[in-house]
Amino acid sequence: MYPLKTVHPSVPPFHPPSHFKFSSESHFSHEPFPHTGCSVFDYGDLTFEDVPRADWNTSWSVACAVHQVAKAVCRVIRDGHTCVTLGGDHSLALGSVFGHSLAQQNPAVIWVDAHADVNTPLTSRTGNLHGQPVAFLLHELQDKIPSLSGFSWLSPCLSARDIVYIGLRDVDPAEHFILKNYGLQYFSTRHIDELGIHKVMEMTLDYLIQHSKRSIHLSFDIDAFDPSLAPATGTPVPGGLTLREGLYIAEELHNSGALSALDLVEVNPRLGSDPNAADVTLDLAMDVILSCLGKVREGMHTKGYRLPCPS
Ligand code: B3U
Ligand code: MN
Ligand code: MN
Repeated sequence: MYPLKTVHPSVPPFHPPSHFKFSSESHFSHEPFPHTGCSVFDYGDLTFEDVPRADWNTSWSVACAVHQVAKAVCRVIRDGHTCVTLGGDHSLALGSVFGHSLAQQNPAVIWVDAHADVNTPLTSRTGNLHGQPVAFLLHELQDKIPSLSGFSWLSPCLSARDIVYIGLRDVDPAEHFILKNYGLQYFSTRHIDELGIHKVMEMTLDYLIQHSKRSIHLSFDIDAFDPSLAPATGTPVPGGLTLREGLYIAEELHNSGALSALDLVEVNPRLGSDPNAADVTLDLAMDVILSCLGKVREGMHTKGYRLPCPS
């Protein structure tokens, strides 16, 4: 069972569901997290400088925010806990993965996403940093990354062999070139159709962990799911993961005993065509988080559980 510590970067426009209590101060809860028995330590919100809307996606504003995420994630993991980072834009994984690598040597990354997020600033057709974090993190791509303002604190911390993608189905040509030519391991949704999610997870964990004791960073983009399940997200792509596939990934990572950090990103409650969109997407995100932390679909009972007897 993992003790859970949460970090809540207040990257707009994530809004927590009303039954969530986010405080601006750290507090420890002895109440076990529902279904998992985990204790929760809320490190409090990160505070970011107000950035004019026009600058939201500039490298400087993103760099400052994700630097804070990096320091917070590093602190939580150094304290010996599993760090949950909620977003928000997937560019935050620049900070969370880098922070993880400061706290623990050579983490392995599992990137569950419809997109490869491995554009460089020079190949990106949108200019969005959420389509680029993996390129910034990879040693092998450093000679393709121009120096951007605000990122001097960041240095590459992953090799191509340290990451596995699951769920890809919307990959730009330059990204496909990178996947193929730099030897990045990936399972597109077609691979999942062919192999089944059980085999995909077995191969992923064998490849990344083998016999070494290495920590895992799961960067889970909610758009990996089919848009019918996760409509409140910025770039939905048809033909995504089923609920059962998504939960299987999360449960297997819990079973691996190696999960040290989890990003749950690209949840945007302002998006989605009907009023239910935000609720179903948030519930799904919660389910993934809980499954990563030990919730199992077959149900569970406490150790001392006794059946009531008739008096
Ligand atoms: N590959 C495109 C689209 C995209 C990537 N990640 C998301 N969308 N969420 C890009 O913008 O680089
Ligand atoms: Mn992503
Ligand atoms: Mn995505």
